[in-house]
Amino acid sequence: MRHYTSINDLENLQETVQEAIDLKKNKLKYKALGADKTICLLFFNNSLRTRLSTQKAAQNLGMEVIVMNFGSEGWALEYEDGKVMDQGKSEHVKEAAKVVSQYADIIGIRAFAGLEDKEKDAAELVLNGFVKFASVPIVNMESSVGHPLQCLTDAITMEEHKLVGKKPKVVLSWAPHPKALPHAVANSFINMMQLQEADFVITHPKGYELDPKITKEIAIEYNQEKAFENADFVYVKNWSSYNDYGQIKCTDPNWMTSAEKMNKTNNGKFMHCLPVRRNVVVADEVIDSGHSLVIEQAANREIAAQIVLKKILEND
Ligand code: SN0
Repeated sequence: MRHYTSINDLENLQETVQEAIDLKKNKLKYKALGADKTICLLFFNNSLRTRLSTQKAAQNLGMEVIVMNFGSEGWALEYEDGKVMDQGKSEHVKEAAKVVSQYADIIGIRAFAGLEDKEKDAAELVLNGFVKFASVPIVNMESSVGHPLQCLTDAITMEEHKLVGKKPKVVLSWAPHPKALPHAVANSFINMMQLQEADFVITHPKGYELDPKITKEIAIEYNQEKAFENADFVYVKNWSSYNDYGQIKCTDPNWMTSAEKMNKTNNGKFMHCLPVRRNVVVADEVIDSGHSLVIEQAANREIAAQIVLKKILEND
C-alpha cells in the first residue's frame, strides 16, 4: 500500500482486521521497521485521539514523529492552479507538499470539510493537493469526505465484540448536535460496512440523506426506534444536511440515544467516534453503561494507525 486515503486502499479488510487484533498482543514487535524514518502529522483542525494515537502508533514502529498544527501555525495555503496569489494565501500546496516531503517519509493530513461549498469539499483540495505534490505516502487523518482510520478502528472493535456465528445487525444513527458537523465519519463507516457481512441499516430524520454515491442501495429507516430493534451495534453520529449542504435541519432531542431506546436492541453495544456531546447525542446512562464501547474504540485507534503505517512502511 502506498497512500491510505480510504478504507478501499486496504487490499483485504477482514485480513487487516485480523492482523490488527494480532498486533495488539505485541505492539512493539515491529519496533525496528520504522527505525530512522520520520512521520510528519499536519493538523488543519483540532484533534485528540487522532493526534495521540497516530503518534503512539508511529512510536511503536520505532519512527520519529513531527507534529504541526498547520491550521493555526502554518502559512495559509493556496490550492488553485495558476492563481495570482495577491490575496490572503501565503504559500501554494505545490511548494508546501514538496518541502514537507523532504523532512518526512510519511505525511499525515487532517483537513475537515468547510461545509460551505459542496464541490470544493468533494474535491478534497487539501488531501489531494498533498497526494499530488508530495513525494512520500499520505495518510488521511480525516478529510472532507472520509475518516478511514476511524472506520478501520470501528471494524476492529466490532470484530472483537460480535457474537460468534451470528451475522450482526448494525445501525448507523444520526443524532442531534448544536454544531453543523462533517459527513466524513458517517461516510467512512458506510464504506467499511459495505465490505462486511452484516444486516446494516441507516436511520436519520428526513432531509439528512447522505451522498447517494456513498449510501448506494443501503436501507434507510426513518423511524429510529424501529431501526434499533434487535441491533447488535448502534453507531451514533451527527452530521449536517448533505442536500442542503452544511445546514442544521433538525434539532429534535428525541433523536438522542437513551437507555429506553437501547432496550430495543439485542443487548446492543453503543459506539461513537468521540468527541461526543453528552446528553445531546447520547444520555449519560448509555455512555456510562457496560454497553458502551467508546473507550475501547479510542484504544483501537492506536492499533488501526499502526497497522496502516506498518503496511505503508512495508509497501505491503
Ligand atoms: C468531528 C466530525 O467530523 O464530526 C471529528 C470527529 C472525529 N467532530 C467535531 O468536530 C465535534 C465538535 C464539537 O464541537 O462537538
